[in-house]
Amino acid sequence: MPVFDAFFRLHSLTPSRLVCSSHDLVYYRSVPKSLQGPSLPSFLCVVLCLTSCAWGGDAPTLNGYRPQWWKEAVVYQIYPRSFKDSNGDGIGDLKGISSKLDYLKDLGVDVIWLSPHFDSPNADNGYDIRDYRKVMAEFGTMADFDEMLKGIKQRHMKLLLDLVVNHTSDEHAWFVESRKAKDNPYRDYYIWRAGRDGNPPNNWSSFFSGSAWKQDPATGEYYLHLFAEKQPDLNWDNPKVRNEVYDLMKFWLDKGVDGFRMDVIPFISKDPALPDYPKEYEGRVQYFYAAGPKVHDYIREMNREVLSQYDVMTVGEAFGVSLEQTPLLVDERRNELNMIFNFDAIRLGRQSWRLNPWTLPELKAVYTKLDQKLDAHNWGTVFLSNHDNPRVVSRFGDDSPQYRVASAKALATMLLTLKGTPFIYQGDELAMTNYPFTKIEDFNDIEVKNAWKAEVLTHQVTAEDYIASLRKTSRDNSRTPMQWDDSANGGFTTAPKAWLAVNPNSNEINAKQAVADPDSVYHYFQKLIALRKKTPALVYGDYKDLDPQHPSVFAYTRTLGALRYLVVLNLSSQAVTYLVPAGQKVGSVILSNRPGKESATSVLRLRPWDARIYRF
Ligand code: TEU
Ligand code: CA
Repeated sequence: MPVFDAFFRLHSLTPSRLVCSSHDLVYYRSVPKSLQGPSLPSFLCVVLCLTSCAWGGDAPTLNGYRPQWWKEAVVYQIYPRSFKDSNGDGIGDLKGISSKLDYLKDLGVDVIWLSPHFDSPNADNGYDIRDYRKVMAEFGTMADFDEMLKGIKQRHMKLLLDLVVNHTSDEHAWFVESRKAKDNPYRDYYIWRAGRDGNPPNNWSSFFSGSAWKQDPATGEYYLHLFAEKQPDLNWDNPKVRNEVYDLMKFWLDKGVDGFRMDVIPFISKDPALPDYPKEYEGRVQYFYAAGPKVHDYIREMNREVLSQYDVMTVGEAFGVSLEQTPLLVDERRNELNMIFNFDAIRLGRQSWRLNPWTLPELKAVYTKLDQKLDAHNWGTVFLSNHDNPRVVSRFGDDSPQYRVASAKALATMLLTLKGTPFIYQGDELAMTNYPFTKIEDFNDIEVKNAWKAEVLTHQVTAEDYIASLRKTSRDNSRTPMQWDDSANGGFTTAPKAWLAVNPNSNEINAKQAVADPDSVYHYFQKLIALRKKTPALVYGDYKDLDPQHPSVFAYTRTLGALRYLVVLNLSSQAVTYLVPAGQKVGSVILSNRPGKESATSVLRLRPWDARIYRF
């Protein structure tokens, strides 16, 4: 079917190339510089389309997908507290980010997702917002924000903000009022209930240990907090709350930001009866919290009132949403969100703070299932790390000196060639590793501290067991400061001490080394990102897992008509002789993570963590 991507793309105003696909043929042509950008009149787009392809009357698609800038983007997450300190107070800040924009541009990423930068007392490092229209003083001023945004735009990158609206800080003006009296005009901004025979109103538990209810002395009633006590849940059933949220979203969108990552967005709707969660949700309450009755009504309303009026990218943090339910949030015909983060891959083997054994076939099955659930009206994400999870190389790779680089590159290959918009977490482009925590005092995270009190101090688990597990799973693993160079504190800060200790391996693992070394993980990311950008099959192409049961090799194809790619990853620290399944062509290597020529036969001798992309 002939398609008219040129029309579509030039309207969405971001891509710098013209695509026309017809039957099995896909080709790229350069659009002259003068024709790019917002000034291009629509009629010219039409003329360009008509000269490129024959009109078929259908909406422009590529392999059935509507091309969109956010489907083609590579996103990089910044955790501002840990990215770069500009003023020597030991805390990362916005000026620090501005000073590193060239580094990100050189890496090749298109979009920055900034973890919360709003005014906050930092009970949960900014995920507890006190004022949505103010910049956290430690991070700088609104002028610093505007300057940073300008720098991002000048480099043709985009900015996503973190929208945290399931809850606020208890120091937010709304909650300060709300807790004063039952008849306070802000009472209904939050969820208040009387206790049940001197106990909390129901059995709901907080993700940060204990009950999700806290009794407040002023009125004796309890308020709901699915996270910390200092993070009271907003009452989305109150239309005033929803309008406040829509207003603050517009405030930032009108400044020119390009969308939102939405924190625990499926939790916003609660059953007003607030029933106990059934026994079967024990240990997996997120699935209960994400199943509120009005979540889709509210997201659709948000889309109608705000999102539909801007050219934005939205990605919902959908903790508790199963793969089966994903289309309900992201099917484009439903007008809710563009994408969500599904947690099945990243939480594989996780049981609270413990990591149990998991297998590669289980991991591969997540991506196959995701692909089966998402048709061409849906779009997914790929991520293997973020600020709530350990370092990717320590979690899914091998962070020993022997295989750290190779395994980080193999995982990068997977991240950038699977189907869905890829998200890179800061420092993963350097293959930064988990931190060697030894004692509870090494941690900052409220989740860690609360569980210590609830489980270790009550003698349910031993300190050794807990700390050994946290070395593998703690959120603080990914929150240690970025390692910029081999100077003190990894060049993150000039202060004697950073807010959270820098990993002692910063002498060897740092950006200065990586940028100087052509074989570094950083430069490999650069090549992968560049390859993805010029290869529509890696974005819109079909995905097929060739060997779902193989215990250590992940082999899959990405195909778009005549453009066919085979990705082979040895995700283990053992060499493997891999026999490509009968009938599958191999072709020639276009990118690999190890030097050395490999002949294109169907018997592949894979060293530990070898990763290869073939064109066949
Ligand atoms: O996280 C939501 C979430 O439910 C989990 O990922 C959680 O942080 C934890 O790992 C459960 O064990 C989001 C944010 O990403 C996280 O940083 C915040 O702490 C949380 O919401 C509250 O805002
Ligand atoms: Ca600072």
